[in-house]
Amino acid sequence: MVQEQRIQAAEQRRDWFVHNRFGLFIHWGLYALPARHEWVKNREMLTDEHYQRYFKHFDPDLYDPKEWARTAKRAGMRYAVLTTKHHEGFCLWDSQLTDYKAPNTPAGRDLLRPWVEAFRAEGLKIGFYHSLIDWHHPEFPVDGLHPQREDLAFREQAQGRDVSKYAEYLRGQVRELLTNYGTIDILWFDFSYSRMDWGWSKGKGKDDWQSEQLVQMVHELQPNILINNRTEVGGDFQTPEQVQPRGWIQVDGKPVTWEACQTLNGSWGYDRDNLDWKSPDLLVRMLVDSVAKGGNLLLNVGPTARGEFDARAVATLDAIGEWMRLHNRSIYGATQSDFTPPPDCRLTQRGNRLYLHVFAWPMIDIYLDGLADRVEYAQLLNDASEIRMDVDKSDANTLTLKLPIQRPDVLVPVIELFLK
Ligand code: FUL
Repeated sequence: MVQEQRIQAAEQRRDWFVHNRFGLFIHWGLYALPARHEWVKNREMLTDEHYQRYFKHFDPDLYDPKEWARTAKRAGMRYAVLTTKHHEGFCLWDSQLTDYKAPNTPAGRDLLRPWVEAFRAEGLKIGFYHSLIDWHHPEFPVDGLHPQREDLAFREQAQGRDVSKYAEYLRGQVRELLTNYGTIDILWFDFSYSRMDWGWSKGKGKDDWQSEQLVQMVHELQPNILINNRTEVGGDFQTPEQVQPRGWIQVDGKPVTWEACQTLNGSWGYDRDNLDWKSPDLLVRMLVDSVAKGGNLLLNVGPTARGEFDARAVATLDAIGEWMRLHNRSIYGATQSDFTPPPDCRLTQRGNRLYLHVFAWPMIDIYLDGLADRVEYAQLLNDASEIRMDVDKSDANTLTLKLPIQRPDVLVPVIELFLK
């Protein structure tokens, strides 16, 4: 498929999203206190009574969303998505529909408003993550994922729950979020049962939370907002989670807008004892890989219960930011190229510039078939030093890039090719 068609595949409404390519995901809630994954309540089947200790002790005294926003900007991120409410049901904002919210903890205030203001002030687009499931709400069914699923007494007592009342609560909360915080650019709904292959979850999901009605309301309140695909009634973009797709994601044979979301260490919420951190090098490759396949990357940080990004997260984001400072031309506004990259490389394209991301630095040259008569000039992007080229006329229009023996000291070297 030609470049023009690819670009048209994204509607105008999504232009900013497709252009910006790189965003920050933030998972912050009561699970930051146990500090062992945001699913802790479910995984360890914690009772409400046990979990209440986190509500009682949630006191993020170092919370400074302006600092978060500056860190995101330094990393080259152009939008951010925050968990307004995760599966645990705790709300970061001053919802009028529940007492289970930040203002009623030692935090004592709406934590969402300053976040929105801080990120907007840094020029980032604003996204709200909102969980469609809720392990705290009294009408949410005790299903196969519920933390109290094996507690018979609890299940008995929870019988007769009316999920339609929950759906109404869900809509009410989303209405608050889309009415009281100005223009919101993304609504990132979660969870989607249909992604999973569990017997018990068949048919669950969109009817439980009345997705059609919910999505319609969202569009009425914020006509330009983008909604992800997890309501199970379509959506503006696909959301592969902790995987890089094999190529441009297609739905019904057509390339669609997509965004991979990735963690820093396998956990979305703050996970103190986890040592399995991805390197900045790997994360830059994931970003490049996404853009080279026509997609975005939403990279997650789980702040601590005191309200900070921990030092490991900041160091990683800063390293990515240093790469982005020198190489963002190959990311913003770029997309998959029609030219085929050589092995161990990823190719992105923006207008008449090609960006060759060299994942494995070869001992000698790089050969690009079909490009010999198309490229007018080539340079390393990090220092704008010329890359000499050879054209082998006897070959299949092969362009040879004469690489320096020493690999440039950047996470992923990029060669910028100017097409004729
Ligand atoms: C999943 C959730 O269950 C995870 O906790 C996380 O929020 C991820 C982005 O989506 O479905």
